[in-house]
Amino acid sequence: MGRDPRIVIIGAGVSGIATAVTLQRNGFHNFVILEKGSDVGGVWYWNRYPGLTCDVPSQLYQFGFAPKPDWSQVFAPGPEIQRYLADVAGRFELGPHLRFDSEVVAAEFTGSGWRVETGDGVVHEADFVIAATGVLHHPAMPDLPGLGDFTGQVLHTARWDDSVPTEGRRIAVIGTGSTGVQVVSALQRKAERITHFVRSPQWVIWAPMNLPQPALVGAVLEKLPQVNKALYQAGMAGAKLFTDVVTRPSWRRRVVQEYARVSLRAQIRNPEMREQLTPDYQPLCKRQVLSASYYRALRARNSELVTTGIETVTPTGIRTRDGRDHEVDVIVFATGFRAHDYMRPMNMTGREGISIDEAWAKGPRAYRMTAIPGFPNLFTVLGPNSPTGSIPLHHAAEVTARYITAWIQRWQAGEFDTVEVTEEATGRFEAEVAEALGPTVWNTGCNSWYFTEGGNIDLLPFDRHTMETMLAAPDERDFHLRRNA
Ligand code: N01
Repeated sequence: MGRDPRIVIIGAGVSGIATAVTLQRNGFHNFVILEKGSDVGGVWYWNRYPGLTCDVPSQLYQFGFAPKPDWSQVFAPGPEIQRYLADVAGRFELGPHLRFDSEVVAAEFTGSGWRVETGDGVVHEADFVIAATGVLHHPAMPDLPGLGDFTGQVLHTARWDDSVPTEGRRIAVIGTGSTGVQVVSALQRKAERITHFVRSPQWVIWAPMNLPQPALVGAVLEKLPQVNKALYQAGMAGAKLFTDVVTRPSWRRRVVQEYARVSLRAQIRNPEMREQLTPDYQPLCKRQVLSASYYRALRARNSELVTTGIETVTPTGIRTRDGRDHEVDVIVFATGFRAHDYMRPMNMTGREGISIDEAWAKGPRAYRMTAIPGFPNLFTVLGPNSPTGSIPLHHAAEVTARYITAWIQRWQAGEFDTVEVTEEATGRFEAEVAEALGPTVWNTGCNSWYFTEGGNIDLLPFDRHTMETMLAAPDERDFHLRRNA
């Protein structure tokens, strides 16, 4: 038994929970999880809009160490995922480690460790900081002219307010990503009128998002864990096919893309509407949207699709560039997230006072998604270049957490006091990523939230095996290991 590291985990979403459980299972218990929200779940805590459903099959959208056989649907609804995450936190006894309503406002490398401060003024001294702060965290709210004068109600999907009525009202939804498509489908049924403002149409692949998982399936998987495991592995094999489709051009990619085109043609017969809904980029280039109900909702008598640009918000609605006024009671922003603001606006400073904003002036970068030059004893989980568009995320978080744990074990054994990735190794990793991004479908000419402001694609263009290999064990040639003076 060596030294007992003090560890701060920032965030209690999927990646924070994966990290905490992994540390605990390896005998590390001296950690706190600082969470801005009032419960666990990360985006699944904050996101509560009507119709919220996961578009990854539930049997894959779970931790390898905490299988849940009895999902209610093949694609689980949002609240069930949040309950699952809370249940895992309970089962693994994370309660004593969790600090809710604790937003980290500053984190400073002291030369030998970290000093982390939360908004309520509490300071935590730590040997390691693990930032599990998430990708879909900060809602993006466009600064539309006139919005401040709107007399109706304004909602962002990532901060839904249940006290705002939507039934029987005239609703505008702005944005057509996975969220916009789900929220339009859900609100249309009971709205007096729903107007969907679509700046860039998306390819929407037909998939049975509300398909129930029969209770019998859950019971069988519960009784026969080996079958459950086989199902998980079959799902992982399916996910591998998906990674291949998005990362390499092939007939397989073309088949999926054709299916997206057929999904549109088969459901939208009106040529004018089909034209309006046809994107000018390849299917799969943006994060793919799945839905069985969106086109039907758009065809409904109380729906209108508006593809003319927004000129201004007026006190009573939205005026489009053709001079038309659309009178509405509620404006719903389904405009996504500032996905590359990892850890910010926290005031984070590394070695020699370098701030994270300076280090990332050209966009977020990290060696193998987890280590940042200038920031010793700090690791990210689902940080820059994480495989949000291709590999099951819980698995990616677990693999990264095990890698970080391996470094902490070496610290425990007294091999070093601080570990910091080299600039050279980080640059090498970036070059490998840039080259592999070339043939990916994300690079075929669309504007998506995958792009950073610097124009890089913030995704991992490798398959699961490559990701597992690169995070299998620390390679100390890529790091500076130092001892405190
Ligand atoms: O956000 P988005 P999202 N005027 O960034 C539009 C995950 N997710 O919340 O394309 C008008 O995809 C913008 O238009 P354009 C999933 O990974 C998962 O929908 O920039 N429109 C776009 O249409 C997903 O990819 C589930 O022209 C404006 C939309 O807003 C990610 O979350 C469910 C605008 C933003 O789309 C983000 O999805 C939901 C403006 N000023 C979400 N500004 C699951 O099922 C922006 N837009 C797991």
